[in-house]
Formats: sequence, structure tokens, C-alpha cells
Amino acid sequence: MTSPIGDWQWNSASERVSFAMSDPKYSQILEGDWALEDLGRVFDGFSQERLERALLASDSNVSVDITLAAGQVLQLIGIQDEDGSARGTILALSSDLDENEPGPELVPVFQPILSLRRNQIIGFEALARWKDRKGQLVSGDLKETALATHMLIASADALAKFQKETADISLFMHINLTGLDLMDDRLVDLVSALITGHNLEPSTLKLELTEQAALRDTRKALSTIKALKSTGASLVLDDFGSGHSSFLWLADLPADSLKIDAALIERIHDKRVQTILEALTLMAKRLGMLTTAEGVEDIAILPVLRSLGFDHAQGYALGRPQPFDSALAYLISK
Ligand code: G
Ligand code: MN
Repeated sequence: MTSPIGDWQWNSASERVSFAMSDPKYSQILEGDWALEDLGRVFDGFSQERLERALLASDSNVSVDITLAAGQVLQLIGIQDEDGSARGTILALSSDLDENEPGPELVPVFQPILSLRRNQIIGFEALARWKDRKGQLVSGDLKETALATHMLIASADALAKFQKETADISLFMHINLTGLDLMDDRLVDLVSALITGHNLEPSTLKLELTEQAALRDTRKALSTIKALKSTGASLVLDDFGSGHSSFLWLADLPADSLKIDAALIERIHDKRVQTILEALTLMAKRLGMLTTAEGVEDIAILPVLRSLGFDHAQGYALGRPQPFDSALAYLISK
């Protein structure tokens, strides 16, 4: 798991960048106030040009990877001020600490989520895909993999860009957390760092959890979940209504949204299922939670979902999971 290792600040007047490291392992090498040329001179393999381009670009979101020696990659994320100065957070993307890092072949895709009231795309769910040898994107079994590091970093980055391109800071991103992710304390620091670094409205980062994910150690999972909640990120209960998803879990969790499993949505024409769904959306509303219908494969059911009280809908009928560029084009075209 990647943790934030410090803060950075770019002073556009003096053209110097300063690093304040919180991780002692890095303070010896990076701490201090640097002219860009000096960084290039001191660190073998330091991509000075790339950093310079990112800092001097007229781009309100800064996000740049820089390589130190020995394959250590740091990511600077942050925001630019009016005068061209900038500041943000530093993440260590690869180091000997990251034995769980799934590696560069993991690619996030983004599936649109529709507001049923506004009939408009108002957010995305980030889903993990792997690039196979032919360069095709394929899904894999994620249940026992720690995915959060790579997916959180890439998805928060994408969210900042989606928001900037549409000038809509309320646009949100759902990101799935696995059981292993919830066992790692550094997750909470990473989420905070991403919110601060990208200057996100915290609730636009929506973390999806299943009861299944918490089963390995419920007490530990609940304490991580409460700490996540305190970062201001939203919590979403995923796959509700099938498999492991009990009312006790709902009673224990300070969640903001409920995603109703596709297996129920598939049977929406069944009157009994409609009664159940209506009761679920009413219960969610009373608990102050939004509801999302998953697995919507036919736009003809949108009026039914509205009448049953759903807030949001997601599924192939409204948009496939797609790479960043096509998701952005899709968002802008709507
Ligand atoms: O468990 P979770 O809800 O996060 O699962 C999302 C999965 O469902 C993704 O793998 C996504 O590709 C898939 N998915 C998304 N929309 C649809 C849909 O309309 N129909 C079906 N069958 N699968 C979908
Ligand atoms: Mn999900």
C-alpha cells in the first residue's frame, strides 16, 4: 500500500520547489528547498524536464510522476494558485514496501452513473481491468487482491480531471475496496492525501464496500471504515440484497449510499420484487442514504426505477465501463 510521504510546494516567483517529508526514509534525501536544476543534478534518473513541464503548465490540477534513482517513483499531486505557484501531496508509487502492488498492467475503466431525477450522468464507478498480452482489457477475480492503492490513485486523478473538464466539482467517483484493503491502516492516510492533494470535495470520493469484504475481520474492518468516514469520503454499500448483505451490517455502518444488486433489478417486472425494492428505497431514504440500481440493461425500466424511489442508475444500457478518454468524451457529449 502506498502512503503519502510528504508535501510539496512550488514557488513560481523564485522557481524553487520545496519538499517537507513526513516519512523519515525520504527526509534525508529530499527534504528542503530546491532549484529544479539542482534536483536534476543531485538525483540520477530524476526526470527534471517532466517536473518542470508539469509545474509550468497552465493547468489547475498538477499530477506528475518523477523517477528517483533505482526505480523509485514519486507522484506529486496538487493544485495551482492564480499566480502559478502550486502545492500538494507526495506519494511513493513504487518501493520495496509495495509487495501487494498489482503492477502497471492494471487499468481502471469508468462506468457512468445516471441521476434519475436530472436524467444526466453525475458520476462514475471505477472498475479494474488488466491488460493482456494482446493489449486487450480483461476483468479478473479481485476478491483476494489488495487493489486500493493503484485504483484509488488512478481514479482520484481521473475524478479531478473529469471535474475540471466539466467545471462540475460535484461529479463523483465510486471506487471498490476489497477485504484486504480494509486490513491496511495506510488506506486512510492515502484517501486523505488524495482528497487534499487534488483539492476534492471529500464526499465526491465514494468508497464501495461489501459485507463480504469485511468478513475476514469485522472488528478491524469496521474501525478502518469509521476512520475512512472521518476523512469526509462517502461510503457506499455494494451488492445489497444478495449474498452476504445483512440488515445488521446496514445497522452498523455509517454509509451514505446503498447499491441494490443487479440480481434484484433483473427481476423488476415481478410485482413481489417491486414491493421489496420500494421498501428498500424508502428505508434508505429514512436512513439518509441515496440508492443506486445496478445492472440496468434496458432503458425501458428507468420510469419504473423512478417510481420505486431510486436516485441513481448504472448499467450497460446507460454506458459501458470504458477507459478515461472515451468516458470523458461520453460525459461531455451528454
Ligand atoms: O460488484 P459490483 O457492483 O462492483 O460489480 C460491477 C460489475 O458489474 C462490473 O464488472 C461491471 O462490468 C458489471 N456490470 C456493470 N453494468 C452491468 C450490466 O448492465 N449488466 C451486467 N451483466 N453486468 C454489468
Ligand atoms: Mn461496485
